[in-house]
Amino acid sequence: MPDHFEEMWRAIAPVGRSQRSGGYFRQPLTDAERELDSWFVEQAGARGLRLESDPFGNRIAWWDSGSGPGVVTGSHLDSVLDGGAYDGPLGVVTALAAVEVLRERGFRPARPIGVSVFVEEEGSRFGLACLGSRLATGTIAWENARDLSDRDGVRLDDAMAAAGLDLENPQPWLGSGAIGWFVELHVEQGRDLVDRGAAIGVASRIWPHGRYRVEISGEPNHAGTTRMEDRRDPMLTYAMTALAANKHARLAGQRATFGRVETTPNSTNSVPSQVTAWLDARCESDEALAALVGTITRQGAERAARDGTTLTVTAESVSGAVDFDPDLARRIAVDHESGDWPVLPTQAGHDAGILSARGIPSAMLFVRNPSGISHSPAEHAEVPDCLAGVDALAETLARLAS
Ligand code: HGY
Ligand code: MN
Ligand code: MN
Repeated sequence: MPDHFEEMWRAIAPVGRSQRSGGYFRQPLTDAERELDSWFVEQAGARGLRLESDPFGNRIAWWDSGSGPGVVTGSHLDSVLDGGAYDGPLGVVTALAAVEVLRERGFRPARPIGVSVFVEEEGSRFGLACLGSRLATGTIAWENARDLSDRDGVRLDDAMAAAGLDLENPQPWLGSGAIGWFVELHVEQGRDLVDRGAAIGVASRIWPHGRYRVEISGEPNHAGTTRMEDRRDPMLTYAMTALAANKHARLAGQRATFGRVETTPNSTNSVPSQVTAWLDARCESDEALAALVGTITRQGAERAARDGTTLTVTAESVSGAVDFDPDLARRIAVDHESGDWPVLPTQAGHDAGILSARGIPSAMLFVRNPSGISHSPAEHAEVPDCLAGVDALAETLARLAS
């Protein structure tokens, strides 16, 4: 007997969870994430769904019914480092539960319904956001992704081979036309639904966003015997660049974050030789993103010239603005007993954005997050809202697959 929402949620809760923080470490192709992948295969089997997998580890479990391009719904099972329980898995568990609800109601889809999982959505191990869905749609070619490496220098192709994935001649499998619609349900990463008093929302757009590696080189020296005026300290250049990023993002109403910094040799009593930091920038438009990153780069370079250091900025992962099909969003959002679901933008990237950009009609449903916090052990959604999400997704699938 297939598990329902709360049974599934309890089953995966311990997987990859840190005893120290309560956060999740479900990096792609690690034991924890592979355990979730096996759990998904087992849940698909318990529902008699036909499992389709691509060479990269992406999966779609099909409820074969009717004909024509199918309706696919799902999300991801990987997490950021020390992440929350809901970002990703909520969309997968809800999709499996929604299939169960439709079957219990005797619904017969006029077209196939697929439950999907895309790998490495967070880019937390190999650095490129939505890596699995980019490979699945051909947004990035395997040849340009295979030598991406993690912080230990492990290459993507070696990690995939070690996980038993067959990468003989991998081809993208989700070109436009392969599926009719893609719907991703996701915990809201913000407080818009809380402020509106709504449990369910629909996405209007995804802000453009990018990740940039900032490399600053200086002159290693003694922390005590080197006079302040004689230093070429990359940590100083980094600090001023981080301040500039924060200031300009705030002034422009955009987002800029330095959440990851590495320093060499990382020695307490040495002026460092190198600081490498990663900027995450998100703006309302592609132009605003280019302008903000340009300003931060320019001010960082000016500071480097004053400090006698050198600074370079390299884009590692950039996603353009995604405007979801407004007619599809509206078709999903209206005529519900609780009234129309609000349609709202998000500053978080998602696989739905990658599929939409490749011409696959896509939509997102959001489930209320009481604190709005995400990418944190504190991320949360209440069970009644999660169950409302199951009903909302079932309703949406019924509308699209009728
Ligand atoms: O970082 C993001 O925007 C998403 O959570 N992957
Ligand atoms: Mn995320
Ligand atoms: Mn996510």
